[in-house]
Amino acid sequence: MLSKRRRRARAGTPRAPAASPEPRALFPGVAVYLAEPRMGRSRRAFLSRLALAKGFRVLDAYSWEVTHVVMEQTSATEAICWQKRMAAALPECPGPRPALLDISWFTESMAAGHPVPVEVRHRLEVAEPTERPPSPAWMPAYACQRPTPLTHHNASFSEALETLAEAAVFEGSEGRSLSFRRAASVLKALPCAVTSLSQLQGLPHFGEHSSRVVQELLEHGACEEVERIRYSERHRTMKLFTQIFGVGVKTANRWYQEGLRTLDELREQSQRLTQQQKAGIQHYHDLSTPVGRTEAEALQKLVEEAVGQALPGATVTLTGGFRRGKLQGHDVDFLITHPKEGQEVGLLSRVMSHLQSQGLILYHQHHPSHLGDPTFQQSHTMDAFERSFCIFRLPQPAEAAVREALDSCPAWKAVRIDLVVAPNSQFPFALLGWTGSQLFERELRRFSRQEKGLWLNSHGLFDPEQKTFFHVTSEEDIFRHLGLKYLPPEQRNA
Ligand code: DCP
Ligand code: MG
Repeated sequence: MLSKRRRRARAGTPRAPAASPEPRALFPGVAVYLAEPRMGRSRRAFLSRLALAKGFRVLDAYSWEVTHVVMEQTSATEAICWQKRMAAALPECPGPRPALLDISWFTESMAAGHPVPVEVRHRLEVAEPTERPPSPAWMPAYACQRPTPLTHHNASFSEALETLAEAAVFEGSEGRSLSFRRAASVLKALPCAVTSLSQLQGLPHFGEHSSRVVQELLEHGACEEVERIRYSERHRTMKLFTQIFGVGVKTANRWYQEGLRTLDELREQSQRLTQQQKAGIQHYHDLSTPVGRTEAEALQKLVEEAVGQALPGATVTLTGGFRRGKLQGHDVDFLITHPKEGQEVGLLSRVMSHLQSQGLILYHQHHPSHLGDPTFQQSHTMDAFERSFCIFRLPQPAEAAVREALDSCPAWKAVRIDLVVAPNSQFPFALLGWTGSQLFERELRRFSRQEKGLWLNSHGLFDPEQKTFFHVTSEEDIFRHLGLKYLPPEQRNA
């Protein structure tokens, strides 16, 4: 055993320079490192002085001598990522790694005048166990092979890449758009924020262009190409037009080429608009205002009531972004079925009549079922379910109605709703297909075909060699047949 004095002396000959001067290290088993990123330089300097004055040893640089890393306002995943980055610059760790601790351990220790024992509540690395290694090297290539939560650590990068993806679609380059979307989606799945370009190494779908965008954002806080696109007349007009219900990229582009730029100019040409587009322009303001979760829930009640009237026992499931946990959406998607196959036939028209009789429908477009038509799927990208694309007249809560009387606040809001009817045997596929995200669905289908040789869509999973369909009763069954770990809807935000 080393004597206290010798141990103190050894601890006092650091491989990394200690914060100077080091007046008296009273707790030789403890070497504190204050991690700066969230703490800020001046606060770090202040805390260092405080700890030194109390006899703690504080190291200025990170090394394996550090026993206690103290962080402020940092999540467990961020902390682990940070440690991995720091460790990469050091030789192999000779012993146990330093503990990653929340600032609470530090403040309690300062108050006590000695290092308090480390408890679970102080530890960052056990607060949020990660299921998979946080290193990008483990990132699988398909979005359906990895969890993608709704909120993530790289929003500024993914939003920039998604602007480029959107611009590529506006220019008719689907392939380019998909590349940017895939790169953005990879960033959404990372367990921590990208802080240096080297972290992109080994990540799938990161080409030269996407890497350059990230690099510019890291270096300058903005990407010139993205800013130029965002503020261009072309992009803003294409966004405005494609946001209109019933207007796709082709139509928006034609209008743009003809010199049209505003909704008023479109209104002046109303003879050229479809009924759907007229309704879209009429309710543009409401429809471009995001739908909130409370509104989605209110709508679900109205739809459930109408469905219950039309066919007792039929069910209504909220799908789309809201099922993935989003708090807002551009519309609300519902999937309707009945446990007894065949009962759902003719249901949607009864539901629509009921809703219309209550004055809840401002516009709707019915698409009949093509389930019996084998050629439909080959010639259409959309699935063959019966559906109704509606604009709902959603009554606002009572207090809003009172406000209307007082200051002309509207008593209702126009909201886009998709109602889709699926036979029970296809329900799990329809649910999976309508939950999204759109990129997740694309990736899932690509994975099925390329990696498993199976064809997946919203109707079924088909083995072209055996010429058989898989029987399933749940989404979990589908993931299992594909050899994929089940991902709940909240982790499909690719
Ligand atoms: N969908 C798809 N491919 C499309 C359109 C839709 O796979 N081309 C699926 C996945 C979507 C779901 O249907 O998640 C619902 O479509 P939405 O356009 O309503 O998308 P979201 O609900 O995900 O987004 P938002 O919140 O904007 O409504
Ligand atoms: Mg939706």
